[in-house]
Amino acid sequence: MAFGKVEHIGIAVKNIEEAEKRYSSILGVEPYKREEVESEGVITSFFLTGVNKIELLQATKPESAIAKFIEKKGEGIHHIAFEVEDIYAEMERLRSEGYTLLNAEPKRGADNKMICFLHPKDAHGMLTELCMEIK
Ligand code: CMX
Repeated sequence: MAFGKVEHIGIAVKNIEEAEKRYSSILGVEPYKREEVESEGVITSFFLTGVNKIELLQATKPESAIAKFIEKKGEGIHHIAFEVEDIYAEMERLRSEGYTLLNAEPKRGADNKMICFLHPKDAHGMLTELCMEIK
């Protein structure tokens, strides 16, 4: 068992429309999807550059992790997500190694994924997301 490729990099932004315009201009491509994830209190926008994916995230409510992050640290890289084949097995592996998972069960994320987060304190300050494609 091991993580697969980086699935996407998540960037916290204050205003998704402004950020979409800026990233379209920088990357030279338009976003391929905008999706709200109500349970996470976020609206997301996805860009594909070659094989890489960038996810912009704007908070939709003050309790959202993105709102808190921006308040504390400002806009910028919020998390790195890794693709996993079997999220249940990877979560069990990490749990058995003593890591702190931020959700006990995988939850539904954006872009047709089941997701789980590992606490940033466990990964030298990087919020790590596990991501499994829903088939
Ligand atoms: N990256 C790195 N460090 C982070 C962080 C991030 N994204 N978010 C918070 N932290 C740091 C805080 O600055 C704090 O550091 P200090 O103790 O040095 O001050 C520490 O982690 C703990 O923070 P906290 O105030 O105790 O906890 P928060 O209420 O800020 O929650 C976290 C932090 C990671 C537990 C919470 O944001 C969480 O559960 N995240 C997972 C869910 C999520 O991020 N959802 C949004 C994205 C959804 C999607 O991709 O679809």
